[in-house]
Amino acid sequence: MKEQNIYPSFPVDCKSLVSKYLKKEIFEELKELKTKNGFTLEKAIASGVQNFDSGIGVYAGDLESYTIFASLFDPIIEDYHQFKKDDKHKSNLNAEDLKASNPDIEGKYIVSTRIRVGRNFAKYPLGPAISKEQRENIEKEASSALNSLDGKLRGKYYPLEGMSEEISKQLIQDHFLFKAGDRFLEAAGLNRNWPSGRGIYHNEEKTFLVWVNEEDQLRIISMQSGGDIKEVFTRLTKAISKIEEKVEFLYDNHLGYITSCPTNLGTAMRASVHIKLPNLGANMKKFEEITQKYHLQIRGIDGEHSQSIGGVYDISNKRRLGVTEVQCVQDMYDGVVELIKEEKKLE
Ligand code: ADP
Ligand code: IOM
Repeated sequence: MKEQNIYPSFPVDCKSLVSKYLKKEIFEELKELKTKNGFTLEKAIASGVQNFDSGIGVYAGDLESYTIFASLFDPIIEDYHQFKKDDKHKSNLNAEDLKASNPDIEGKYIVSTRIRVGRNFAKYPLGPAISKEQRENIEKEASSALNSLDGKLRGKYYPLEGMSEEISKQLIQDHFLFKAGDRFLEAAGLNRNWPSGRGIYHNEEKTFLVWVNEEDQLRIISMQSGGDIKEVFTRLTKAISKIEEKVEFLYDNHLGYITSCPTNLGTAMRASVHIKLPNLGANMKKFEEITQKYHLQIRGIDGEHSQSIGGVYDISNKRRLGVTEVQCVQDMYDGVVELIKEEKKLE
């Protein structure tokens, strides 16, 4: 028997969804299967097997992964998004439907707002299964589509290859660019041939940015200082529709926009604020009670798997599938309003 066909073991305190749902019988059922792009169960679970602190720990190599390995992906999707096999995904990108006047006009709590969506090209496999050549083609096609944007979205594409360390460090520190060497992505095969094919597009003010070939082939991002969540969402929706005129993205009627990590399926949207909540941070029970009520996730301020610094947290919508884009932002907004109210009480 080949080594990769041995059922992996996880420590008892492991909380990842792959450790919860990869039962022995499911492993046995799926271990020899392969998608048309050659993606296997071993590749799908590698991130969780190598990183016991993963939140989820599984990645798809293509749309077919979600059907071929459905007995593993479906319960994970249901657990994360509360989305059942027969549920329908919905979409609403009309910013006018969002009820979100700035909850922090004085700028006392919200440092910045960022909303992103993930997108992948319809004609290529997902990042964990693409070749170097396919990744480079995506970069070419993406940068040419982006370089045709005008008005406030007009900007420039900067490939990672050849970017000075000083510039990339500064962009990462300012929360604009993704980090190199993420061990979760490394294990998922998403860092192969680094830095070739990766880069960032941004407008002059850095309020509109697009990451190319990170966890997803595109991460389309709108961000700015302060708490004008509606302005950030409006900019994003305009940008998405402009880009969709040029590129066809991978979409499925059941799962919505297809992404490499099942947490991002559906809207592929994460709407977040960086917000100062030092008192709630010292009262995690109350903090988590509110975030659970509004389906929110708490992250640190240097991205996923990072810690809070100085009582500032990244608060974002957790559900992305089976809810509309407007609802994703509304979840975050409504929760943030309540968090600010509670923080004031504790001051
Ligand atoms: P993603 O949202 O793309 O899944 P991360 O959680 O890793 O990925 O965040 C990516 C980057 O975006 C990090 O540098 C993080 O600090 C930054 N970021 C996220 N939300 C905000 C925000 N509201 N304001 C400023 N930067 C943010
Ligand atoms: N989206 C992905 N980076 N994440 C959920 C990884 C994990 O912790 O499993």
